[in-house]
Amino acid sequence: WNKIRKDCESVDTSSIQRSFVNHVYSTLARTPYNLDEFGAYQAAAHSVRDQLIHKWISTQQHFTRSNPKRVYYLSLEFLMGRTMQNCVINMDMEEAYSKALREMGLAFETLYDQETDAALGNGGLGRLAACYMDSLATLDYPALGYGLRYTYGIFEQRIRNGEDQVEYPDYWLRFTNPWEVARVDVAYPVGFYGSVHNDSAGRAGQPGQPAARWEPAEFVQAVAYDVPIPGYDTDTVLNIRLWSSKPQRQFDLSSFNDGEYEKSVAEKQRAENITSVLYPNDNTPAGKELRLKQQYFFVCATLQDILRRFSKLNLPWSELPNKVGIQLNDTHPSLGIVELQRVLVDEHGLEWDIAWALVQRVYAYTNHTVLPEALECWPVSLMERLLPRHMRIIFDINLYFLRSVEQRFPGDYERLRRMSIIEEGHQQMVRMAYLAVVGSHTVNGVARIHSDLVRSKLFRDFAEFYGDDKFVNITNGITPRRWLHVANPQLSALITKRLGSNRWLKDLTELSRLKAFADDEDFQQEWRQVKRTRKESLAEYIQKHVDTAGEGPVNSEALFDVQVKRIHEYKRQLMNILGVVHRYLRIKEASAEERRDIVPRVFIFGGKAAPGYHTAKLIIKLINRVKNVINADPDAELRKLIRVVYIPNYSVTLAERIIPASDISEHISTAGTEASGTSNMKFVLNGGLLIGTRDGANVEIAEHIGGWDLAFEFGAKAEEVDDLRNKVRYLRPEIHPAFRRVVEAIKSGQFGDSSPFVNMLDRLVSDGDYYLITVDFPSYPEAQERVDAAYKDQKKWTRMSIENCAGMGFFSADRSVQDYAKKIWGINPCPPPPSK
Ligand code: 26M
Repeated sequence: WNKIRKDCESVDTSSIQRSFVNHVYSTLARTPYNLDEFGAYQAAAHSVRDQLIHKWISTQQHFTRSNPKRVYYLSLEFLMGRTMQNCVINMDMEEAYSKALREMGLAFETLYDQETDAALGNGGLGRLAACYMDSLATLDYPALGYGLRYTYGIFEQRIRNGEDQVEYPDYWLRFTNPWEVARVDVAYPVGFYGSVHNDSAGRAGQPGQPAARWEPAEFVQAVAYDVPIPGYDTDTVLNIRLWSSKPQRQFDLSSFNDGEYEKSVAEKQRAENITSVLYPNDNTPAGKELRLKQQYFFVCATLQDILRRFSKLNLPWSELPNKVGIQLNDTHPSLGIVELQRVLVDEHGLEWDIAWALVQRVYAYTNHTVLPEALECWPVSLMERLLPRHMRIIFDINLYFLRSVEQRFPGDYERLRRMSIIEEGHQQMVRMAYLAVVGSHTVNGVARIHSDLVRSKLFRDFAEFYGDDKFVNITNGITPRRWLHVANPQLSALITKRLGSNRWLKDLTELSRLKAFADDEDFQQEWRQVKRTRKESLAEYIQKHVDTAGEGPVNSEALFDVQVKRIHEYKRQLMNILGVVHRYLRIKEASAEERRDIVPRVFIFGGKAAPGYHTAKLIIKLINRVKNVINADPDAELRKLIRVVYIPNYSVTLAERIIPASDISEHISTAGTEASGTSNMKFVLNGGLLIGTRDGANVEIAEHIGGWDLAFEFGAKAEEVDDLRNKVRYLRPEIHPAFRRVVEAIKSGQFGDSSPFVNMLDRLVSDGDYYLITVDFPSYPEAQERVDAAYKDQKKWTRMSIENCAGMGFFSADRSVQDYAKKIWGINPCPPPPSK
């Protein structure tokens, strides 16, 4: 067996060719004569998959034998993007595959474009989970990701009539998915609804021992699909286990005869419904029963799987926290806290307090937002119906928790009301964030400023109660493999050449050695050349794939100014487009003489709005209206100076194209609202500069690159925001004339019928400017002028660009997961034994 297996693992040219040809014939049932590009991709993908699976089996066997404490990363979202290139690069097989296929007359690299993104996430939170899996694998941590295998990922966005977002289903599994392994042998039942009975020992209701039995009324099956994740430059291959819902019993044949056929088909549909669609909300909970079902389905299956693995060790329950750490990616999987308590108490007979102490030592919770409207709350009535036993357990957790608070702060009922997991009111609600805090040993924010707000504002009472140590910061990071090496091979090669090795791909702090070359004339020229190449390639993409209404190609000599991210009021794309209008009006009135001094700009927007988020959709409409008018301005000289592009259907794969092409990117949220942001890191890593507020990770990026002299800062500080909001609301300060002029221009109909926008704009200049656009507006165009001035001095700009990139070592996801491992999980790397 071993000898034959070794044979199968070999990646010399002829083995790769044999494996490729074999997959063309026996997996695809095709021949060289009817093999199109997609078929070639599929065969190549299956061949790469074989390699992945060998290493994956070895890793899992090694973990089982070594038996270390493992960490389980629970996330309702994994925004993976494409897989094939990332796999061959991480396994160091890109050249081998390229050579092998080249000899057969095929260009391996051109096959990458055939792959559909796995887009099982909304934005930052889902992409973060994907980056962390890459880093966990690269650093050989014994980790396992758990998620849901949605049949439909994030919707496909198209722009209708050149202005409005419309959503299309993303049926990504259309042609089967070579990057997963169906595990039909790994399946667990998941129950819903039903009733709760006191257990036979009659313990229910007694203080401290409220055991009971839940009899669900409805069952479905969770079936496992495994997605292997190779580390870079290591044999470790980790696993993401995604659950798919299936009906519990296959069709009961006898029922066909009693007219029950339709009923049983309906039942199958109902079961499969649970994992059918990713909810497209970002930073705003959906509040739908099916979403809550997804969440419970997810944690119920995941915990059965984790506890089955633990039970094989034959250890006492007291050992659970020494073998199992569970990280909650936001509150979405926080029912896992309740489910573990239920299983320990009801199914394994542990005493309440003993079980609860274990639960708290197992879980840790990452908070990703302080926006009040984004915090998940579920109606008690819904939870009671869907999960009656869990609802009772939550009430009990809350009771014991509030009793302990009352002991510390006797008679402080206002505090109890504030801290209660149950929000009282017209309709009782479960505050999932409080549940997550109370059920975890550690809570972390995702950038320093955000973690400070989490501790001092969002969970202030909890920090006072538990002590500050429960609340820590782990600044987000990104994987340099995908976001530099894969996305920008030209810059990666240049850096490797200058540094003399590619060690920086595993230790990103190595980039700091680039600082020494920031003024080097030759290096600067090569650096600029890379950026130029990437801008030209994006210009080409826009020409080919974006509806430019015959406007001709974008000028790749112009400054590329990019804002790509989910559309949200707090991210202030509205302020950006109003700034564009301001610039347009200024250019329009400028003399020929003045125009010679203006730096040509291309404003590039991209991003999806949640389908039910009216204002976000209106912002997309306004951006496109402004775009259509500016790009069609009769003045040809003006059109050389300003151009607007909306790239539809922003995705991981598009990000890999857009980010390396940016000169400046916009991270302009109202201070205190963007928890971290991660695209800011991606842009800077690729030699783009930032314009931004002192928010999220911007603050730390500025520190690490050498201060705000190297980035363009503007706007109110987080500490000022509360006061400013009150000012705007009650005192109505003078609106800056430039801002008024922009609003008037839009209302005048210069960008088409203004009626859809009037409300949104009037709110800004009356008392509804919650995100302080009118307050920050004057300093925003002023910061843009500083950008122009810096760009005019190409030598200075290039130096800044190199210094920015050189300071990014800290923002590797490798550093982030090491922080988690040390500060939160208490786990160590478990590297594979050297292969003989
Ligand atoms: C909730 C309920 C129902 C459906 C969807 C949701 C939901 C989905 C995603 C709510 C929030 C979601 O994501 C929030 C998010 O992406 N937060 C971002 O997290 C990034 C990684 O930490 C940060 O960089 C961003 O600043 C933060 O906005």
